[in-house]
Amino acid sequence: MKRIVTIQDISCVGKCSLTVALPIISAMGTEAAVLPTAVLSTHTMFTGYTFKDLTDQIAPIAEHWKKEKLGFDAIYTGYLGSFEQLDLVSSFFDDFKTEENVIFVDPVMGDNGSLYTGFTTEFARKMAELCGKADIIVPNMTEACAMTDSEYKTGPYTMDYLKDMLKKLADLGAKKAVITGASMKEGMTGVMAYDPAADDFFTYAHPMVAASYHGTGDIFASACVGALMKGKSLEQALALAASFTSRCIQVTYDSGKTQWYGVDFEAVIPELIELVNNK
Ligand code: PXL
Repeated sequence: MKRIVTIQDISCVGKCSLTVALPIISAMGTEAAVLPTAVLSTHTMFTGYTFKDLTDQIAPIAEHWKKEKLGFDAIYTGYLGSFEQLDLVSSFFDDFKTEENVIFVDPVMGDNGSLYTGFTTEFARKMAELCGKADIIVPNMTEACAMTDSEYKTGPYTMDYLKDMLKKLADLGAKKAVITGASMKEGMTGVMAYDPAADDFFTYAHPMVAASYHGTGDIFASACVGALMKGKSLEQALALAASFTSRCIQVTYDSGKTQWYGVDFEAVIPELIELVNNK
């Protein structure tokens, strides 16, 4: 069985970061090891949340894993909260990268044109350096703009604009660059990817649901890395993750609940298992 280590916070309530990565990766049939970077009572879109930083645990945990000769088929990073964490994660990559494994960076920093509480453009520049060490990066348009010093625009985007942005992202050094929430046409959204070595683009579009929920980027990233571990190509994994995420949004929207903080991805896990096991 393959093993992913995912490095991000645990928000106790909020359906994001580790509380979605663990169930999704496990349901897809891959072991999910975790390196929690902080414990929050909720994610940061709530007010009054508690925050216990775990930065001082990263190096000793990594040291123990090295002594135990533990390895990972994928290293998947999400929300990271400080410059020091970015440095420690960069060293973690140096220590645990192999010829075969995949470094998958979701540079979680913002959405809808704004950075989340606590993030700055300076932080985005440093996150861009971490992206340079990755095999695959999956920013949304807000994060892509922040890391490439580009002005944020709302979609739909022209194909030329998306290709240009993907080339800028690939210039950061990642082997493959992806943009999520890449709307190419009114009422549609999707993902677009670029492989600079082959100079090849890939797009997957699907209808946009008229609702926005928190944590959907983490659901997308977890499903994508989970699918890669089950032998899917990047294109297949992106399409699977995008359709799973959009089903999660649709199911939550259809339930009529005004639960803004996260989607009911749990209800769609049986479909995810079917999707990933379809040859
Ligand atoms: O879903 C991304 C995310 C992860 N972790 C924390 C967050 C957010 C987004 O706001 O606040 C703590």
